[in-house]
Amino acid sequence: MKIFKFFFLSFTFILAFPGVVLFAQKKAQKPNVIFIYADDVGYGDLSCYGATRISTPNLDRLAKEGARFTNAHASSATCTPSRYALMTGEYPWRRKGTGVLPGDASLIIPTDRLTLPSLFQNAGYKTGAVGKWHLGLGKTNKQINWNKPVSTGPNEVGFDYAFYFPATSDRVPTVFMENHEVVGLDPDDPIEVDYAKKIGNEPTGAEHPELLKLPASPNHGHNNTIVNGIGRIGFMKGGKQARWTDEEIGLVFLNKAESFIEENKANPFFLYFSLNDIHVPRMPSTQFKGKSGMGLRGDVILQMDWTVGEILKKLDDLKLTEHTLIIFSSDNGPVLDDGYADKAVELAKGHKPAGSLRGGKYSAFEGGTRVPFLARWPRVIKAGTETDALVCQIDMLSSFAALLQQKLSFEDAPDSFNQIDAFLAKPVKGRESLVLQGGTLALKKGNWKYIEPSDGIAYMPLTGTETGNDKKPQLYDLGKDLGEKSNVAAQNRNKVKLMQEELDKIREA
Ligand code: NG6
Ligand code: CA
Repeated sequence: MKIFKFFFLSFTFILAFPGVVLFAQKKAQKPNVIFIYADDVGYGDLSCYGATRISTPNLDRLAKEGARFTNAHASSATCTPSRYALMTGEYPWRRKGTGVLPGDASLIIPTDRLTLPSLFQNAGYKTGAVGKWHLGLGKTNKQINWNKPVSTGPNEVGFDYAFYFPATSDRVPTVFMENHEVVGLDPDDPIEVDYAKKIGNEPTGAEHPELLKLPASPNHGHNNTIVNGIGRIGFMKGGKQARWTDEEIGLVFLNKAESFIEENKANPFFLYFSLNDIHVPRMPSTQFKGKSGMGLRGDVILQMDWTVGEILKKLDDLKLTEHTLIIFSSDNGPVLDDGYADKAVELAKGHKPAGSLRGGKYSAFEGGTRVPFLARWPRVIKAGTETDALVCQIDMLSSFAALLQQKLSFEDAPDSFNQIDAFLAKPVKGRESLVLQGGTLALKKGNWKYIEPSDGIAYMPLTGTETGNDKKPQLYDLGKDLGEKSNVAAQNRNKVKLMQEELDKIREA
């Protein structure tokens, strides 16, 4: 009787309000999309990925209500190239100048190219970028004048709205930008930036270590201009009122992300929410200082998790949860000491930031690029799904093109493939093969991982990174040896040959 009543009522409803049903269907096809891109978060840093010394309840909620990916990758083991791949669908190692950028670099994405956000624009979305940028600003080889509107940046590559900082929080200029302009700049105190030589007469970390609240690790640099008691990479003068307070960065970005969601609640939107956490310098807001018992690195993990929770709450409050695909991932693997003496190494006490993977940030081993990846879209992605499909952020462009029925030509996104079923956690295998970039290149295919020979150093003592570099070819059977401990290249010469050939073919394509 109850069931009959339900059908009867639904039928009456459809007859009476066909437009509403159509509208609902449209909404299902065009979900809001929020991509939360954390910085340097490792495969083992979240409790839903096995961390036990730290708890990330909000990210765990995302995993429970959506899908958890166990074989998802950033394209590279550092920030700029991973973001370049995400935005363009092109392997970054095909292009010169896509390595970690200084804070005064020019924009590396050509403004006439289709990008992830411009694809959303073409599909009728409002697009927003909030957070870390690190893809350069202004025209090629042109020095940036920070005191005037910057000619090209996020707005020229597909974002209707952008609130961001130029590079990383350890690089000058330490200011926020909104669209083309530095926020809160006093015209009587113009900004100058130099990466080669000291400018101005403000103290540097090298000259005045006693002024630092967060000392630099020995030999890492991070000892140029001091801003907010922290030595940075690069020199700056001026812009005193515009400089950020590190403790506020997370809150400021969250606030801007929430406003963007609120302002766009009535239309489909794409939000690229690119967190500063958990990159160095790790300097959480007071609310999180000392909370993790694992030092500042643990504290910023808690702050990041809380931030995600606030976004989930906002979606619930605005009744947008059902119509929003929310994805969380990281731009590269983890590192403990990345330049500041924040005791991350000493206080890890058994916490394994890359879980059981070898390597981390900067590495061609799995720890460099295999990262947490969570996706929730109620009623489309089955809650609690776990998938080991091979996916990479570089495929988001083609996959969203397919979801939104946007045409792509090969040149648009040459290395991006439609993996929408994999991203929606359907029972599929994902990619056949994938090239990954540490210092050197690696190819993954099924359970096999091949790392091509390289002359680079095998171990970076400053960051404690096993880079994956070796003069000899390396082959690992990840099915049996996820930790890449046993190189089986010598026993599988033919496999090595085939994989090197495939890698060369992709490289030359
Ligand atoms: C490195 C920095 C490191 C970090 C990284 C970029 C030194 C010695 N180390 O060059 O601290 O800023 O660049 O990180 O300068 S990323 O996540 O943006 O790729
Ligand atoms: Ca990073």
